[in-house]
Formats: sequence, structure tokens, C-alpha cells
Amino acid sequence: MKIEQYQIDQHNDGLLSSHNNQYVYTKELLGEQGIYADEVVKALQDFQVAIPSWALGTGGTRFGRFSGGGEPRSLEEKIEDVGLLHALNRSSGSISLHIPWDIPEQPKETIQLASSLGLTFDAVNSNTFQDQKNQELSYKFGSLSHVDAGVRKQAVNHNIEVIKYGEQLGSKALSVWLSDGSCFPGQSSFVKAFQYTLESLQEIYAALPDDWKVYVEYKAYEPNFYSTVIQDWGSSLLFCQKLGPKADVLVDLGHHLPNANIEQIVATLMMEGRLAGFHFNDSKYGDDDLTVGSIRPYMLFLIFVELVDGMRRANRGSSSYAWMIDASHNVKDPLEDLLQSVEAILISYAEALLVDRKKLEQARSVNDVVLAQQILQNAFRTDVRPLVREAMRQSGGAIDPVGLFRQVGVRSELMNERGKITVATGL
Ligand code: PSV
Ligand code: MN
Ligand code: MN
Repeated sequence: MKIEQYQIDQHNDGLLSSHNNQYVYTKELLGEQGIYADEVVKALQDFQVAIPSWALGTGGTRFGRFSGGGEPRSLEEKIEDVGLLHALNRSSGSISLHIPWDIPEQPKETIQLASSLGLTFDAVNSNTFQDQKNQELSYKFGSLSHVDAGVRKQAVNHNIEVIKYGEQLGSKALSVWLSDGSCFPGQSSFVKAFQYTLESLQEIYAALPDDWKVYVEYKAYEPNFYSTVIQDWGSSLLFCQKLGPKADVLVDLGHHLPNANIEQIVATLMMEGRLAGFHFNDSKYGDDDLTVGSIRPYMLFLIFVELVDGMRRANRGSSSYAWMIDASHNVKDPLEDLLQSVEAILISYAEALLVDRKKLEQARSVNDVVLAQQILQNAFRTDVRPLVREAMRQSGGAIDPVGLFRQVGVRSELMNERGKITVATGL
């Protein structure tokens, strides 16, 4: 299944006049505030969000999984699905693989397929949170932090193997998320678990190619419910500082304790130059992995306000960070869901670009709290969707990606090709 450019053009032609009206209106509105809409559109075009291979199938819960049908059955089909997304929105130009769920058996062919769809390979993810078939030692009681040196070695070797797979595909980073921790008080020593993990990460770090990075992801709890070795941004930063400049902190929006001020975490990490990037998703309760922007869009906007600020301070473009969606759930078509997530990310980014930084600084300097809030909310309450649509249109994508996805019947075509009851590999 492929979406041809002529289908996108035809779709855009039908929407163009109404879109143009909205875009011109928004442009004028912003112009009155001294903002150039064209510059915002250009920044949006440059913002690429990686798609994780495990989000392309219907996720389950521990109570069940309901197949949506037509889900990708192989690495090739996963790449093809990301190709569909990228054709529609031109903002999803890379895929992040999880090893061993996505072993590239024929890397050259895999690269060829990806590049024919305009895709590259984002960070590769290791997996020491599950036991695989024929695995010698179990990760039931941890991996990089395990009390048994043999298990730690096995987990280190797995990470090094993942780097090798990534190198074959042109990836430039390894993402490490550990489920290591304990379920009950007394089960493990916090200090020993930290030190073992550090030693293991140091071995992995030593195996990184020169131009690679390692992203250290933290998570407060789950699957361990008493303690997690890399539980928060502070622990993650501590590991990164001890490892060296090639290690940075990866923030997953769902990995915090309730009410954590994530935008402040982001500001601090950026101030220290240690933010690797993001796993975007949304949540109401915990690591819910819901569609980005579906529950707390204002929080997402506030995070982007800090991201934009941090990028400007560091004089770094958006492409020098790792942006990825890490969402997967039970009830939506996964591809439609990902299109919605990417759109939500771009909307928040666009809103953050509208914030009048000078006025905000002035308001802060005289403690004008009311004005400071107004400045932020003025940006947040501006309807920036015409800017996002224009960015996609100018890049060759669709003005309404979900609309076109449905119009051309992508899902039923995929069901014809792949079958109605499918189980994508991964979570
Ligand atoms: C863990 O909850 C996580 O967010 C990590 O990023 C994993 O790699 C991913 O989900 C898939 O299990
Ligand atoms: Mn994650
Ligand atoms: Mn998660």
C-alpha cells in the first residue's frame, strides 16, 4: 500500500480555498503582533518526529488485546507504515527500532526500503526487560543492575549487539530504558544496584562509536513497584554525568510521578546541556501512553515553551534533539493515532514559537504575574492549525492527513494485504 503524490495533490486541491482563507487570516493576525507566519511554518517543516516500531500495531493492556487488523507483520511492513505516515504529514521521517523485536536480517535491503520512502533510522532501543526465547540467564531480577555478574554481562552484551545493528542501519544513538528495580522493601540494595548499573553502562558507553550517543531514559515505577534503579531525571542525569558527554537524559512524558513539573525538569536539563530528547505521549494516571495532547495540552505547550527557550539559548536547531512518540494503546487505529500525535506536537511547538519572549521577560522583571500568564495564554489560545496544515502542504504532505487516510481507505487496503487478525510484534 502506497499513497501517491497525485492523491495528496487532489486532496489538497479540494481543501485549498478554505485552507488559504484560514492561513491568510492567521498570517494577518500574527503580523499585527510582529510575528512572521512564514518563519513559524519553516520551523514546523524542520521538526521531525520519529515513530517507534512498536506503536504501529494495536497495543494491549494486561487484560487483553483487540486486534485492529492489517497490522504490520514484519520489519518491512513497519517501515512501510511509517512511510505512509510520512507521505501524509511529511513530519515523521524516521523510525526507531526495538531489538530483538525488529532484527534487520538484511540491513542493505532494509535501508533501501526506508530511503525509498524518505526515512532514516532513529535511536535503536535495547530490551532487557523481557526474557527472550533461548536466552541463557533470566532478567526476572534485573539486568544491568543484577546481583549476578553473569546476568549483567549478558545484558551489556545485548546492548553492544544493539549498537552493532544500529550501526548497520545508520542510527546514531542507543536508547536504554531499564525496568530494573525492586518490588518489595529489602529486596535489593539501592547503592549496589546503582553501582552495578553504572559499571554496566560504562561498558556499553565504551562500545559507542565516536559519533554516537546513549540516551538514558528514566521511569518512576512499573514494572517494579517499590523502587526503580533509574527512577527520575536526577538519577538519570547522575548516570550521564558519570558516563561522559555522549550520554544524555531522555524524558518520557509518562514516566513521572503525578503532578511533576515536567517543564521545569526540561528547563534544568537544557540549562545543563543534557537533554537528549523526548518520548511524547499523554496520560491521565501513569504511563498511559495515550495520544499526545489528548489529556493535557496546556502542559505540552508549557514544555514546548521551555524547549524553544532552551534551543535558542543553546543556539541549537530542533534537528539536534531526538523527538519521538512513545504511545500505543487499545482502541484507535494506530496509524490515525500517530497522525494525531504528530499534529499535537506541531501545534504545541507552533504555539510556543508565538510567545512574545521580550514582553515575557519584561513582565517577569517587574513581577507582573498577570501579564506573564496572559502572554503565555495568548499564544496557547491562538488557533495555529492553519500554520501546521500549511507546513505539511508546503512539504508535499496532506492538508488533512487523517481525512486523506480515511478517504483512500488505507486501513481496509492494509487488511486486504495483511489479513484481518494480525499481531504486530512488540508490546
Ligand atoms: C517504557 O515504559 C518505555 O517507555 C521505554 O521507552 C521502552 O523502550 C518503551 O516503553 C517500549 O517498551
Ligand atoms: Mn519511553
Ligand atoms: Mn513508557
